[in-house]
Amino acid sequence: MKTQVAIIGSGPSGLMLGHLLRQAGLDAVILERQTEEHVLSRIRAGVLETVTTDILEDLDIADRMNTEGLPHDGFNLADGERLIRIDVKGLTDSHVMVYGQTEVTKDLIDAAPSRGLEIIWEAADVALHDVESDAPYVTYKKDGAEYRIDARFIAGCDGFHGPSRKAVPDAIGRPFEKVYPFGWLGILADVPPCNHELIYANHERGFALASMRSMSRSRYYIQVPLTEKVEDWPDDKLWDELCRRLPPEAAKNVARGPALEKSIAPLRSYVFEPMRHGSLFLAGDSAHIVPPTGAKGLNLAASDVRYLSRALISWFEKNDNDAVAAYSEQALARVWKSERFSWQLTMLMHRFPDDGPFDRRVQVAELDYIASSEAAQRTIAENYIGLPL
Ligand code: RFL
Ligand code: PHB
Repeated sequence: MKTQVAIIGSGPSGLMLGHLLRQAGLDAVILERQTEEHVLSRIRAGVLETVTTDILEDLDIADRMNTEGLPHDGFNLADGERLIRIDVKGLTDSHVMVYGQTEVTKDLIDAAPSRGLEIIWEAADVALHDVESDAPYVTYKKDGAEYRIDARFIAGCDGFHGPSRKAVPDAIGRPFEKVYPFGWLGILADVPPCNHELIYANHERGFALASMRSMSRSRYYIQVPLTEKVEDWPDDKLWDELCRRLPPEAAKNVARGPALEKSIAPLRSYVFEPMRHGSLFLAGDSAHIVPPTGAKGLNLAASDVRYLSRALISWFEKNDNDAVAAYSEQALARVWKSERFSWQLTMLMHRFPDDGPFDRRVQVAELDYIASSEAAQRTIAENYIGLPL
């Protein structure tokens, strides 16, 4: 098979990129290791920046998001009993959209056949070849047979564990990494949220987050040591711990229900430079990871593919090399700003096992400053809604 852009991975970055390229009349094929059912059952992000909602609008795949999504004009930082509201709308005249990544993925997958975007599910042993040349290709196995796709470019949208980043030689690629000594234990349940806006809570027992997917489906997280297993957390124990950590006003409104999903995600900050090598481009989690505290991962995938799609379209339409050459630097500039924000919010809101009284006093001083300064609140709000492209 021959195509213009071979895309590896059908997460949000691969799907959005595929649609943006098809919209411009380019050929693209997506290769995905998992089944469609598996991809649609993954529970991940919940907060969309304008950069992400704009892509769905521009693709005309935004109807369900606009009906079922919840625009949020603010969110809260809690410290023990204290609640600091960040008035996102008042400070930035903008908002974020609460609409699950699972739903975004479903809407993009559902629209693929009618837009001529082919997704090859259960593609095993995907391997990249000749990425330094002008004629790269990808091989994979499916149902026992081996296949080859020739392309002009390859987009590595295969997440943190995929093969694309590994196709960049060690002598060229440079990883930057920070691993945090805890994870987030998440629970999804069909119960109304305890508060109409998100609450990020710093508590002496550890961080907690009250989030939602709709007015009848809640998503909560608590910070746990990396040694914990999901089996250590029966539903009742998790609900009890969550209620201890949320501010009392919110805790008393927590409605309990059976877990639809429960999982532990480790927290990590990671950036790989450069995001281009020859005919291979990296986008989304294949090139960078943020801790989820800033709600930035999916939104960075969106900004990457916005830059990348523009560059590729300009290459195919106008033979323009400049945009393609600028991609890595352009994407990394925004990535690092989101890395900084996610790191800062993670440091502010979590309890670290090695922290002493000094570290805690610094957290309290920063929260005091945020509570008393509109400038500080504006900085947070501006980063939360997403910096301009
Ligand atoms: P994905 O979603 O990981 O998709 C990569 C795809 O590549 C496939 N793949 C392969 N395909 C073929 N061959 C191979 N060898 C392959 N290896 C892998 C995978 O099966 C998969 O389908 O990466 P992408 O598209 O870059 O999207 C990134 C986002 O998924 C991620 O950044 C966010 O989910 C992060 N994140 C959040 N981001 C936000 O913007 N806001 C949030 O509120 C937010 N909350 C979260 C999060 C991530 C979480 N977890 C579980 C990591 C909350 C959590 C708990
Ligand atoms: C979520 O709803 O899954 C969520 C919301 C905000 C975050 C992270 C995750 O910062």
